[in-house]
Amino acid sequence: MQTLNRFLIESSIQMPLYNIIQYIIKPSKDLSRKINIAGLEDILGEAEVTNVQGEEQKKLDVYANDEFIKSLSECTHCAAMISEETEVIIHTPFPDAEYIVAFDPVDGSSNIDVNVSIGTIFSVYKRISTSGPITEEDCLQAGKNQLAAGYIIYGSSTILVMTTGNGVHSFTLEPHIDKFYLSDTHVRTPKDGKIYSLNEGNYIKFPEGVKKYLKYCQENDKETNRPYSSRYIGSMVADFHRNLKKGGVFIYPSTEKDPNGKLRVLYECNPMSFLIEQAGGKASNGFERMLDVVPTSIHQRTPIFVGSTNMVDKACEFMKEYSTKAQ
Ligand code: AHM
Repeated sequence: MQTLNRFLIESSIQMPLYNIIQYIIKPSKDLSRKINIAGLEDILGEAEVTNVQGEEQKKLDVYANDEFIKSLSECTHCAAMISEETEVIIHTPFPDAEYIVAFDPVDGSSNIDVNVSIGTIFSVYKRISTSGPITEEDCLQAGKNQLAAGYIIYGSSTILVMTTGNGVHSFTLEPHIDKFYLSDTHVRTPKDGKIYSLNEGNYIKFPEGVKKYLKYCQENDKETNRPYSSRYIGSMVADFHRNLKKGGVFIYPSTEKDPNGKLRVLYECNPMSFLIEQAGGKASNGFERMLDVVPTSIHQRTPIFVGSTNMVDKACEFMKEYSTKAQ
């Protein structure tokens, strides 16, 4: 069995990226252990504070955020971080370092207390400026500039799924030895799928294009294997992971309540979009390639359609025919 370290060394990844990945992985192992015994520790439930998005933070959100910040603050290659749980850019003691890490320490917070899969999502960028403290401009880059991205899913196994632009590889945590081992290499997602994943409870507030696509998914058609199956866990990492392996489309569209969607560009949608493209799939905001979108603020939200190429294309066809960008 090949360890993550050996894999990274043999894939001749550059030293700074190698290092950054180590500092992301370290707290994820501790977090995995905590999640496994969550009911026995005081980490379930609300922290009784809200984050920058105005969302209630869970105790685990706060704990995980602190741990990732602590770890990456020791990484000499990391100049700054952007976290879902922190309003401002987080500067490390290494202002002249070249890299920025964006992360969502715990994605799927609503599932923490009910023993359903959750995850950590991360993304690595190189700064634009050459030295001095990282500015907003350094952080507001299109997703196509990402150097590495991935997620750790804390499910029945803890699995790291990662890309550095040379395919998607996954590593399973062997908890007794506390090491990640390569479990799947050059992961490809099917071009077609049979699963659509979105919160159908919001149907009435969806743009017309999504409503029409949903109806298309539910129609009877032998040739295209419809109707498709609806699967929605409510943790993006878990929904994405299943669809990556089986084929499918994950959609979080704009709604009347949230015209920009719910999910964030820098630490949710971009990393997943980089991964899906590397696995042979597609990601769009409904109108343009997700990885081309240049955010204008570090916590910017976006609608997202991500998964099997033919399903994303079909959903976007409906968007272009029936919805406007403003919807
Ligand atoms: P979170 O970062 O607060 O956990 O929110 C992100 C999560 C995603 O994992 C998931 O896809 C989505 O929110 C679910 O939202 P909803 O409950 O509106 O369907």
